[in-house]
Amino acid sequence: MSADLSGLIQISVPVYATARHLFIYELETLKKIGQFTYQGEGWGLTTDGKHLLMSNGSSVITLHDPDSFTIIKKIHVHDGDNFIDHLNELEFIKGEIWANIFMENFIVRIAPKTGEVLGWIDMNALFNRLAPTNKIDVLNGIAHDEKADRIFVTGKLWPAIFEIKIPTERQYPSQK
Ligand SMILES: [Ca+2]
Repeated sequence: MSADLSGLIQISVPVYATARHLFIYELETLKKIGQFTYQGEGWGLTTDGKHLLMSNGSSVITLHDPDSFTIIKKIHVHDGDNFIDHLNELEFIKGEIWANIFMENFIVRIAPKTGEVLGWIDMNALFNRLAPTNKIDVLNGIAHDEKADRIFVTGKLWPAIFEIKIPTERQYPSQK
C-alpha cells in the first residue's frame, strides 16, 4: 500500500502519512516507527502543534491525540448555516485551519474552536498562470513555512508551487 503524501506532516520529530493507516516515520532515517488504522477515509492531515487534525472528504475535521490517534473532538465546518463539504488538504496557519475544497478552486480559512469559516480564498487566478498544455489536476497542496511566514500552494500534477500572499482583512472581510 502506498501512502498518500498530500497528508504528509511533521509533528515534533516523527513524520506522519495517511492511507487508511496512519504511518509514523522517524524524520532523519524515514524508518517506519509506528502506525494506526482508522475508520473511513483520510484525506488531509495537519497539526496544531499538539494534536493531529484529519479531514475525510466530508465537512468534519477530526482532532486526534498524536500518541493513540483517539478522536478528541469533531469540528463541524460551516459558513453560516451551510456545512462545507469535501474538505481536502489541511494546513494549520497561525491559529487557523486552512482547507481546500476538493474539485473547487477555493481554500477556506476555518476557526478551529467553532468550525466557522472565517474567509474564502479564490485560487482561480493561479490556473491562468499555468500553461494550457499542462495536464493539471485539482488543487490539493497547502504548506506554511512558519519561520519565514510564507504560504505555498500547489495541485496534483502541477508543474509549479506558488507562494501566495492574502490581501488584508479590509479588502476581504471575514464573515464575522
Ligand atoms: Ca499541508
